[in-house]
Amino acid sequence: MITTKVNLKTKDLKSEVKPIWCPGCGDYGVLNSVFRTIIDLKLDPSHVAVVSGIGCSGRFPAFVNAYGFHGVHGRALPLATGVKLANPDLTVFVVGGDGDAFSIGAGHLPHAARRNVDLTYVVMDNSIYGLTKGQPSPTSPVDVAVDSMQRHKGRRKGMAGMLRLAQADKPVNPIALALGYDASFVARGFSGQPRVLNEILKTAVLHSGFSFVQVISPCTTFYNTYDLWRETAEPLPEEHDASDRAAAFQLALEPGRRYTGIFYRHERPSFEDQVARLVAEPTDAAAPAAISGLLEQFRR
Ligand SMILES: Cc1ncc(C[n+]2csc(CCOP(=O)(O)OP(=O)(O)O)c2C)c(N)n1
Ligand code: SF4
Repeated sequence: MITTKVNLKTKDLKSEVKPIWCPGCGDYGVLNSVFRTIIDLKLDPSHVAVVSGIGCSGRFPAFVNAYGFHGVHGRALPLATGVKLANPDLTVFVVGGDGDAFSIGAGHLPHAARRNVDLTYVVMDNSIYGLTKGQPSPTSPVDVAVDSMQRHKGRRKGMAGMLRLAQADKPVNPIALALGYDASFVARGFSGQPRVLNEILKTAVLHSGFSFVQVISPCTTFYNTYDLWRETAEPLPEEHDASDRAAAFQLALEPGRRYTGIFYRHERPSFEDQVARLVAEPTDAAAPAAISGLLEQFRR
């Protein structure tokens, strides 16, 4: 983590690209919390990278005055792993939606987590596909019924009713998934509680290893869950010991509770440290010359 002595202000971190999210979209709150985190930790923006997949949330890197990579749908984690391995000094935020994380990109989460790549993965979970106009996602509740074309009512007469979608699939539990994959930092925040979210993000960035942060970030256009979360979100019990993975599982699985805070935290060597150790160890003594040459390139 490379810091700066300069006292940054939010305006220093805003890029020239203005966010085009809908009014009230939870992603604005997440963007502000990321700005606040960079400011509070005095991160040097020239050593910060923001990597995303595709979705409304995927537009995030364009709005931050730091390095950014807007990748393809679901592939943010492998891209970010490459970024971090190539330049371990960078503080890397990975951002995206619940579709990006738990549908098309779901195969990457277990491996980034178990490898413990030092990334802060912020999943803006609105329980819907926002960019593609309101289809159910893996975190949509069983009985959700959304009008996937409601934004176009009037413009496309007759379409809205035709595309009213309902689903019967049981939603995934992101916190339990991350715990099951052995992520070394697992937390949940809500974009409507910026102070709590900011504290979570700061701790996540300071954590050396894979930090999974599910942020409830409501989609005001297709599935507005602000009221639900404002009424039901509650902090994790004070007595919760975040080093206790079994207790974290129990809290994640408790029916009807919507806890926010740090469920689990455990220090272990990061992927980059382990790769550096492998490269430094003289394992190439017996390797063919071609492999030694390759390893030499990576040492430069
Ligand atoms: C390979 C591929 N498949 C499908 C799509 C279409 N697509 C774009 S964004 C998206 C889902 C968006 O939902 P989410 O990831 O939850 O992000 P949000 O827009 O809600 O922030 C889909 C299915 C695509 N761009 N690329
Ligand atoms: S469609 Fe939903 S997720 Fe996308 S910008 Fe609008 S409110 Fe946000």
